[in-house]
Amino acid sequence: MRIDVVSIFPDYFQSAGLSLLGRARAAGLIRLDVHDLRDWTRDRHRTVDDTPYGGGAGMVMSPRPWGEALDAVLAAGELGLAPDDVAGPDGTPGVVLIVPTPSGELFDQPTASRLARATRLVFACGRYEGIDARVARHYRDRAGLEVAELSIGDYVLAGGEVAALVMIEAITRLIPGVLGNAESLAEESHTQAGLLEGPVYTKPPVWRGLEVPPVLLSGDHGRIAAWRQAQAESRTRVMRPGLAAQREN
Ligand code: JFB
Repeated sequence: MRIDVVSIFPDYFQSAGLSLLGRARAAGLIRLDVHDLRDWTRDRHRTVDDTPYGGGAGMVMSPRPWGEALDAVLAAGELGLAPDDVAGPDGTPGVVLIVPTPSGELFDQPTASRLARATRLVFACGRYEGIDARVARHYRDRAGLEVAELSIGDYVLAGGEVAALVMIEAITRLIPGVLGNAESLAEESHTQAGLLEGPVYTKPPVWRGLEVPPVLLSGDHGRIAAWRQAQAESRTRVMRPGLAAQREN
């Protein structure tokens, strides 16, 4: 998978050289290129924002540098804009322009799982009060791309960079080969749909007077599986009553 990020703070993505994502990049499973939006400005001050039409507080990101940046980044595919820019017949996404925004659709595990099958993702990370709305509109309606305006949750960040990092991590760990054997995808939070994981333990068997639940030391795999299922269900009821109710319907 190829991932491009456009941002006025490319340094946020230094962390993508670490750990899981760093290894996946080194192994050639993922290509991640980060671009500075200001490279597509023309004025001496490298301006990317302007005052909002209609008034109000704060500044809005100008469409012009965004259009030039995204045109250039999208054209830089080995194949330009075709033919992998369109969705496959099975609903497999081709190129997806992702715009993190607090007013987007919720980015959840099913979203991550669908986007993990895309050939290419381009993230447009805004700042200030966000990006002029015509940018998303242009790439959706006139350039014919799939444009996903997504929010990582109901809280307010200062820009799209951290949200993009969250999405990139959630998406790329689902790409076959990205997780090592030690970090398997099976049986974990939200993959067993709508069930949280129960508690986990490792050695020593007693730590500061606290014991590991004896069933986990019993070697009885049937009892262990049943205990874990019960723990997951009670934890889901306590921590996420809404999730638990959804599961029962
Ligand atoms: C994403 C952003 C801003 C408008 C803009 C660009 N869950 C989330 N919370 N906040 C963001 C997000 C996601 N995804 C987010 C992109 C931008 C916030 N801002 C700041 C704050 C309030 N209203 C600019």
